[in-house]
Amino acid sequence: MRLLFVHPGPLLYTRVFLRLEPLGLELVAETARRAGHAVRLIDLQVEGHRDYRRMIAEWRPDFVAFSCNYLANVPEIVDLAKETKASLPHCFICVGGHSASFTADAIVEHGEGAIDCVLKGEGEASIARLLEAAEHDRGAVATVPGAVTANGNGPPPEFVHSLDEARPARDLLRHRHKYFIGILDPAASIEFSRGCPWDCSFCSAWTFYGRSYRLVSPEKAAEDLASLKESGVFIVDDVAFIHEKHGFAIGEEIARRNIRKQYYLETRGDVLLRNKEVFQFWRKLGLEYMFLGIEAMDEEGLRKYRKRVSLGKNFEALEFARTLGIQVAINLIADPDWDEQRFAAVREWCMEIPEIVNISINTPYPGTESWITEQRKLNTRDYRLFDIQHAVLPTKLPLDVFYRELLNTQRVLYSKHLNWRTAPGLARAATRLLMRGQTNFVRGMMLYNGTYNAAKMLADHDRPVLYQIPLPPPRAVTVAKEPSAKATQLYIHAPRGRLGRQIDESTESFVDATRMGAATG
Ligand code: B12
Ligand code: SF4
Repeated sequence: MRLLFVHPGPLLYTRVFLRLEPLGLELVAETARRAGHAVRLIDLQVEGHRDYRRMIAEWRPDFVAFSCNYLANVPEIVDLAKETKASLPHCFICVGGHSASFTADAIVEHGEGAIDCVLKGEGEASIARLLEAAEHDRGAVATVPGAVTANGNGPPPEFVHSLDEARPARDLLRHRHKYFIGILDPAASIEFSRGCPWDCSFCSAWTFYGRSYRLVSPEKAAEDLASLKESGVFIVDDVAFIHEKHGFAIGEEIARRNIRKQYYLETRGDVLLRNKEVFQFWRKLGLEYMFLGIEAMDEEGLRKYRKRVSLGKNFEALEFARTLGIQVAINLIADPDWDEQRFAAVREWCMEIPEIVNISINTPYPGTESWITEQRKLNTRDYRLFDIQHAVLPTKLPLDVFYRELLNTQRVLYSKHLNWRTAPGLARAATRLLMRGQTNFVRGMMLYNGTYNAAKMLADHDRPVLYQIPLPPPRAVTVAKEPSAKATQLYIHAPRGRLGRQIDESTESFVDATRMGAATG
């Protein structure tokens, strides 16, 4: 069959700060290609709907598969699916990915017949069976693991046997120079591990993978890295180098092969402090940027988000990261109940530290515990606003004042980052990039004011809403349950307990000591 894999368009964040290659979609596309199909891929983060329509009209695929990691992309995907079905009625249309897995029934329903199937869970595990059914026996689609259709659902999704099996179909991306993160321009993405053993209440990374944690072998990781042309590399792992030995083993392979890249990774403060040597080693290998999930600047906030990293530990982690001489970015979660004083306090605190501070808004998502425990009523059910940049819970301040305060705080922090210490270095880096024809980083800076604009964000709330996110289960059902029972309702991949986590005993104990322990598995 002729298959077209599609990544939807950009969200606010992707317009300014970063745009990364759709690694998950590339992995699924490669698995489909190995099953003997002709495969193309289009990324609407860098191409337009016009390009998509041209491809549909010229190539006339038999099967179109959309990647839906982000809830905010649901309406765009549903509309494209309807349009495609109208022009190619026999084309099989499938949606997969992180957010699609948590809202599968609703997506099939929104499609009104245009979406034949949502394939939940890891796409590599079931895509070949789905293609087989779509080509030869559409009645069998509802028997594929993870399949959700209007005519019934398949068995639970399965895990891929080994993360070493498939490599991403990087060659299918048509504009590889368009991917960047900050001044790592261009940047490719790579995966060293999958899943997360912690269980933070606002996050769905662990519920998707059943609190499992699997590793790519050091040889495969280094082989994949060596194949990359880009000098910048974003490591997509939720928490990098949880397992110190694995981090060292990959690093040693990289050193042995003499691979030189600049890296960006995300990790937790307590992991950084526990595995200091591995991060020092990676600094020598080219680690330049690190994102630390701090989430709150007071103990109450940390408890709320179920991060059992103490504030003291977080500050210690920041201190240590500074000694490494790398650029650190941290994230704070703004609650919709913040008032002017709270924003002012945050601005003051952030101005005192050299790190880049990013602020997102507390947003309950399907698949997270917050989704079923949050007691405040949603202000909106418009998928497009569930991007952690818009307020979907009622704000204490009038909404326009809340956005003004938030954007003012973000702007102060953004200009601090541009002006303080870094400005001459940034200007030099920008010039170097432009001379090499890489314009992503500079263009992002220029788009900042137009993108992060209070009037525009407010107007986003007034758009007509065609598709509404399903409501959380009634509170009466969830409050009665034990926390562990609550967690099991959330899983996409069933947990395999301790066996599902490729970490040694001491790391397992460390994880247990730093999580709240509500989840089973
Ligand atoms: C790396 C990452 C990013 C990167 C890169 C994203 C990209 N271009 O793909 C960056 C830093 C850009 C990013 C940004 C954001 N992210 Co992010 N991100 C992740 C993270 C940590 C890993 C994703 C990843 O690459 N995994 C590795 C690949 C191999 O897996 P995958 O993409 O999930 O693909 C697998 C399956 O999903 C499935 N699949 C995927 N596509 C398809 C398609 C088909 C047809 C099929 C069958 C299967 C399938 O099969 C794949 C292989 O197994 C996830 C958490 C997580 N663990 O999932 C959060 C996560 C997806 N991000 C999240 C959020 C909120 C954001 C932001 C909105 C945050 C912000 N500050 O604004 C932005 C918006 C980004 C945007 N598109 O504009 C949330 C999503 C919440 C939601 N429900 O919408 C997540 C779940 C994290 C969380 N805390 O809960 N993100
Ligand atoms: S540590 Fe917490 S926030 Fe980070 S990926 Fe794991 S569960 Fe999510």
